[in-house]
Amino acid sequence: MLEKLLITGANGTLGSILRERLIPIAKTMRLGARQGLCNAKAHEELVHCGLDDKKGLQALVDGCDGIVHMAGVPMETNWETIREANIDGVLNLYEAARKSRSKPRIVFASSNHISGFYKQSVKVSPLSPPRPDSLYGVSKVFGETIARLYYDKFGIETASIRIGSCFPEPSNHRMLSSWLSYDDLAGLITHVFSLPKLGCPVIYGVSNNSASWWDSHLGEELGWQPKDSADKFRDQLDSAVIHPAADHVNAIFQGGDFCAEPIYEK
Ligand code: 15L
Repeated sequence: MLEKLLITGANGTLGSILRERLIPIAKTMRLGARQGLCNAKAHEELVHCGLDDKKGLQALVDGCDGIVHMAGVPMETNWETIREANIDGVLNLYEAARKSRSKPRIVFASSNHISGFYKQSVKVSPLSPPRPDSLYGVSKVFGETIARLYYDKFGIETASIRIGSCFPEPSNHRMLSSWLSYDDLAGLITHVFSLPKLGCPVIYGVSNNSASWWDSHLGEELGWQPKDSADKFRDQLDSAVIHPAADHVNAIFQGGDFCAEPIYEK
């Protein structure tokens, strides 16, 4: 069991889910967010801190033996906004981890949009070259390589999880391939922190969907098996949601709508 687990971005949608579901894996949970945290429970410490506040980040990370880094921009937007959170912010977090005495193990919330420009007819593995569908996807390539650098140079272990579509249930046909249930996300993170040795793997975070585009053997090698599957939602979706046209990005590319996003200027 971890002594102290830090969840950054703890007031976001997935951060809030993990705040509840990761309770069993740590004696104390430190929850970080720029603002908006409230209602601390007995096992929780709430800390308001932005990813640009290096001193604050150091204090946030110190004393933690595990970090789930969920903070950051979760979608396509202008580069300045992405850079501040997903480039500079990630580097600031890894610097704080390097300087801390507890050398925490990190889960980095990466994204399937690293490889969104692969066609849906192709099976992609974490070893396939990146084909990001957005500046957001590019920023996640940076995050994964920072994780790799800090492992090779300083021994800080990270599991980069390329999160698929993590929602209560799939709401369109793309998600029959990309869906990750909340339980499977929490199960994967729990598994990562239970391993005696982790290294620096990259894993597609996807449930056991028969239509998945992503090779999950690296997750399996670590002993993780997703329990849920989008398959049981297929009939319901077929009757409630119209299939995208064959020439629509949602029917061609794995990243779906992200592939059609423009470059946003500030
Ligand atoms: C992501 O990376 C986004 O943060 C999330 O909002 C979804 O769009 C998800 O990918 C997805 O691909 O469905």
